[in-house]
Amino acid sequence: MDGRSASQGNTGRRGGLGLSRTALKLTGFAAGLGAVFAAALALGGAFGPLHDSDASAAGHGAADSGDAPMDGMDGGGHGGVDGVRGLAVSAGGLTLELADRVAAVGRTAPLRFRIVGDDGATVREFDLEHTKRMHLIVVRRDLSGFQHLHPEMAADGTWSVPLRLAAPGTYRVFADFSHDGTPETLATDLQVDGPVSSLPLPPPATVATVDGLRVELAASATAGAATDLSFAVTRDGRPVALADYLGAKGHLVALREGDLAFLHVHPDEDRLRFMAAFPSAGRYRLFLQFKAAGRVHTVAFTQEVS
Ligand SMILES: [Cu+2]
Repeated sequence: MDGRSASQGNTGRRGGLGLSRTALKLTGFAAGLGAVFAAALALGGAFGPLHDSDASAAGHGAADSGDAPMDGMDGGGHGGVDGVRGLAVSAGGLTLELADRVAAVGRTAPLRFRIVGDDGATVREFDLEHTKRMHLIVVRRDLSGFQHLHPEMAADGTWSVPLRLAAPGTYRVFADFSHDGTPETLATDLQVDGPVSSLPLPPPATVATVDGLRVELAASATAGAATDLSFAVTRDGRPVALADYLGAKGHLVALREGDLAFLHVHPDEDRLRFMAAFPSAGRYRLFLQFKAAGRVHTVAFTQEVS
């Protein structure tokens, strides 16, 4: 709780989201023109120019101008207005470098990586975010095999975590962290060789069960608008008491089908409730994690956004 408050003190505004986003778009755009160009060049044709400019301008512009109060929407990272991150291996002058881009199937082995600055130096200072300095999300490109890990950093800045990938395929590795007060989500691919049988995305649903728990999702997701995602956990029809997990009642990762864009999501401190802004219509996979009865449970939903 304290860690979360400290790390998110200037990012926790939930009210006035629409206004904030509009304002952010304008100030970010005006303040961050240089950054926009740089980011647009760096990111190339990955997104439409306007979309991209908005997103980059918000993160860089707000940070450059020290305009923290305007930066309430999404934690001030490079998600910016749209809250989209995780599409690039480099952002904000930082690059995610995997020690090895290929992993063996079905065997636990350390995944090692570094965050490297523009000057080539390994970053060793990270902010506490959701009680950890590094959050690592690993998921196969078909959105199966989700893992949320917390690597350890060695003195030289190398992060390491034991990782086991059960099936061959291309995996997306997201390093989610905050550096110098700016949240970043950098991502790269990790290959597991072998015959791949891709899984279709499960159909949209509002109920999922895990470990004998029933989780019900209440959401009305519209692209471009702030969306309230609330979850109720019950066992045999009775509410289940939740313990704090990573400084909140739960942790949610939302990934867009197709490009696996990583949405920044704000947790509620007191309830299993999150604020998200889906940048476009389509399907998203929501990975919810919460702690009950002494252990962390992970459950996933497919969310259709109109
Ligand atoms: Cu984490």
